[in-house]
Amino acid sequence: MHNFEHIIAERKGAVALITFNRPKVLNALCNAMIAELETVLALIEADPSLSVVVVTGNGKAFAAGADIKEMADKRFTEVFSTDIGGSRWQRLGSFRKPSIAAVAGYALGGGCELALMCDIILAADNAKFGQPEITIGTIPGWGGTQRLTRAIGKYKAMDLILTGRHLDAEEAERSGMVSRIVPLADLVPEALKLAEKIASLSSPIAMLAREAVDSAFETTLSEGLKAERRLFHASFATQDQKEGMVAFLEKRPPVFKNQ
Ligand code: DAK
Repeated sequence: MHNFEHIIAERKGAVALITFNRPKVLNALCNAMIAELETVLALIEADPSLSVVVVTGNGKAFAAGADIKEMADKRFTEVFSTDIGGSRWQRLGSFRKPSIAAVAGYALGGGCELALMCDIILAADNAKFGQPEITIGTIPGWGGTQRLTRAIGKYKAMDLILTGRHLDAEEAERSGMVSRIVPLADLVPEALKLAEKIASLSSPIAMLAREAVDSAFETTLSEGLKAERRLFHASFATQDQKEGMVAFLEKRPPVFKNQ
């Protein structure tokens, strides 16, 4: 799709597959990698032929966190004034098309936070999640205290964030932070299958749907219900809504045109 140094970006039909590719350091998220991720996400968002993104890691990890080597000697003023490149790191969190994290091995610290920015998390049976920042003298800074708490609740989040312990795939699924667990060998094929299923439906409608679900995390119930209603109304402005409903009535499969 495009040549990068720290990630691999591939086009699989209407699905973009992004693979973090620093396996020697468990895909530690360095600034250059995050810049590449920001670039590729902008390209995917702007490309009407791509509907869904799958994010995964090469080797033993999804990502073992931000690159500690890059952070270790930073001082307060530098971290505060640059926010370690803040907005760039939030790009996946504001990505508008459906996203799937396919997690094998470690998803720790920033790796866990990155997975939590996705719409769906598929975990391989060897996946390990955690926010171990407290064990290196800091706290989660990329959404871990907020998105994780909303995903699994205060008491489980405190248990993880205050101890730094890892959660295996089973416990993560029980806690509600994983959509489903699949055998390691099937992880990427299953993620692509799921992505293709989503991509076979209407892309603008999927974008409306994910935005409505996200409202549940960002506002009160009454505001969220209002937002949902508006997005539901908006779906009637698309040709795909007409096609979907007419096809149902004509007892034939719909042909969505992403219009
Ligand atoms: N950074 C740099 N290198 C890492 C790394 C990391 N996060 N994780 C692993 N590595 C490197 C190791 O140093 C080692 O390199 P060599 O010694 O071979 O050169 C290699 O990867 C293999 O790791 P291990 O030898 O440690 O492998 P093990 O199987 O024994 O252990 C482990 C695996 C995942 C349990 C262990 O590597 C580990 O505990 N890693 C660190 C996990 C961690 O603490 N992660 C949280 C980092 S803090 C923000 C944006 C982002 C963030 C915050 C704010 N803003 C925009 C505001 C995020 C912060 C974080 O993620």
